Amino acid sequence: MEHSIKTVCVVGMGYIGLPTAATLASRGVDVVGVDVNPRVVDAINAGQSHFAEPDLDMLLRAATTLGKLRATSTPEPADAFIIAVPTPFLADKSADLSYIDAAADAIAPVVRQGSVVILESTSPVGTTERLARRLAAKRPDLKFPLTSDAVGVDVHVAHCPERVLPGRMVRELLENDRIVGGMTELCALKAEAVYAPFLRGKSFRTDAATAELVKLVENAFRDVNIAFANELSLICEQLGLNVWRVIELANRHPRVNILQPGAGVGGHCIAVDPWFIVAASPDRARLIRTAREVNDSKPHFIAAQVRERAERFKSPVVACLGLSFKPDVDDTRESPAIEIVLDLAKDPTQRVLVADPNLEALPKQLLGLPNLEFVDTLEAVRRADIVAILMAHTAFKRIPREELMRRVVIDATGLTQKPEAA
Ligand code: SAJ
Repeated sequence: MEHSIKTVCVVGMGYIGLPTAATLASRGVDVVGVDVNPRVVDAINAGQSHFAEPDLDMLLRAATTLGKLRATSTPEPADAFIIAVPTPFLADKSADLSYIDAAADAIAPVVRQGSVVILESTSPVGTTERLARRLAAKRPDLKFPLTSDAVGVDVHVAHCPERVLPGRMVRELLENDRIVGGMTELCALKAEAVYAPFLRGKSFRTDAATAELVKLVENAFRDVNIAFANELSLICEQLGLNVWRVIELANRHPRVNILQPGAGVGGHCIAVDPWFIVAASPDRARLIRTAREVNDSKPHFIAAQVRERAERFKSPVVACLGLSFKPDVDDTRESPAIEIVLDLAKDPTQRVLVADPNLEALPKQLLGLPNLEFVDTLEAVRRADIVAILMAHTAFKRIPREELMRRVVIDATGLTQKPEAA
């Protein structure tokens, strides 16, 4: 394998770009991290991450102290460019590619003969080709790979989707296998070399469109499996059965592996990416669409459960525990827990106490609601008539059992209902 990559410019210093930049830098590559947000640039140059991720601060401090990672607001010439910008969805659930377009426009002036351009952002099928075409339009002096049989290209373009799990990113970046999808076979080979300094997992070369769909399929698979679990939770509720026990026992079968039901599916990936498949093939992606709908409806089911139990009280106080999109993180993007709180708080007479030990204050989605109060976990429980456990944060396991037993508990997470917790 080739080790010709000495300098890398990473565009987008977010959840993926920053750990990737720091990891490359820790292996001796000269890395320039680019971000449009000056506060992010300043934080990185001071050796600080702007979000919480285990081990990232240490890696980042080492990289900046060694002078191998530097952040700035505009791309600089490099052997390789990694684009790791967001791809949210628009109101019609199609992908918003404007951040990728902006990144392409930003790097176009500084790509040079021999550069490798890698799109890491999760993208609908065809986006890498679109990127190559956009670059080609800006740089008529260079030859870009616009078809799979292109030869003699000056700039190699590939899609290498990230697949690391928030909370375990630093380790998974090294250990996970990677899919490297080139616009041409040579592009895949060149892109593979960019990851060689740190990758301990295997890498698999393919074409860019296949890599794009593989990434979407991975998250859609998880979404469908969680939707199955969430659907089971509704069925079990109707039948008066403990869904966690049902799943635990079903999973004792050697070929069954059902995931866990919860408050719904949040975050910026699994709740978003399956829609890109639905948008590409609306008539055929029926199961994938339904899974999204099942998971999206779960927060409202939980809110309705709370409301139903609240009817028995004169002026009930509801405590909502956990606001982030998954356990033990401080990220509240697309969080189903926030949706539940908003659903409950839209009734101005309903008092809602919210608590999340991973957050220091109310997230911005919940600001300005007069009937909402951000309090400490135990205080929330003690002041509440109804306790809704929305995220399985480890800290919630320490809530004294007797405090919960005195209240109506709606546990979306199984924290108090899993057989081992009984
Ligand atoms: N969830 C459940 N039940 C489960 C597992 C998860 O309800 O059994 C919920 C979580 O609470 C959360 C949501 O699903 O709200 C998503 O959480 P997650 O931990 O499953 O996934 P993410 O979004 O943090 O990361 C996913 C990962 N994809 C897969 O596991 C296939 C990660 O590897 C990807 O890199 C990431 O998406 C991404 O960036 O695409």
